[in-house]
Amino acid sequence: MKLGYSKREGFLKEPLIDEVENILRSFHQQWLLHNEAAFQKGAINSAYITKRHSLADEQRQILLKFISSHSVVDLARQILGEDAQFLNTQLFFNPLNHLQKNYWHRDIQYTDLNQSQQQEILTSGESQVIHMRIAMADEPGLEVIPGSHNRWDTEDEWRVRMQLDGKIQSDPISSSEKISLRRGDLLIFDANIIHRGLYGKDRFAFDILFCKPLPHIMKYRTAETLPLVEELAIMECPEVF
Ligand SMILES: O=C(O)CCC(=O)C(=O)O
Repeated sequence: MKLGYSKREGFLKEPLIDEVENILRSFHQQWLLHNEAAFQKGAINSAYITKRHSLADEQRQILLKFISSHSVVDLARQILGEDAQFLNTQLFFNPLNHLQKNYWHRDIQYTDLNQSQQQEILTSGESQVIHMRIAMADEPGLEVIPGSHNRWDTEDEWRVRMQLDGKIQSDPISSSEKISLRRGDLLIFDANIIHRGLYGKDRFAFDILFCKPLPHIMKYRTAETLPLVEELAIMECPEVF
């Protein structure tokens, strides 16, 4: 991905999108019940959707089958290589407070890698983690700095991302691109591109994360989010697990 992102309009269609959305909405209802404090404090996402006991087995299997279907995995393999691995899932929704500001970041800044390790990965020219975001409803989408997945920050980007010299994480950054999404669209983006979510409308997006099988990333994968051994037989591409 030269620019660090790529969009496919109308990727997920009826009736599968309805089926997936219903499962995600029932997960979200439960999440809201159990995470009210986090939601009040400003949470904009949940994770581990496919964790055992978070969903009925049948619902969990539908999601896992979709995640490991050729239509999804072939795209992940084009970017990450044949040994691409499933990493996790996330749901992105609007903050409770409509005035809450978003924040520019690279996912890698939340890992335990130091700055020079982060710089080395960014300048390696290879994606290590991607998000495959599927919008369940029309949404403002994501704002990105095209090409920033393969280079370190400019001075201005760094000041915003690190909130230095009076800058804050929600300040505008020049040369950004806004990518709006309609229900069913897929946005693939490098987790390390400088990006921020755009809140609004009825934002409800399902992110499937894939990665290269590298120990410093795979350590974030949780066994409980994977299919049971006996469920692998019903998956099109069980190798991603
Ligand atoms: O949609 C968002 O709120 C931001 C997305 C994001 O930060 C991420 O996927 O890492």
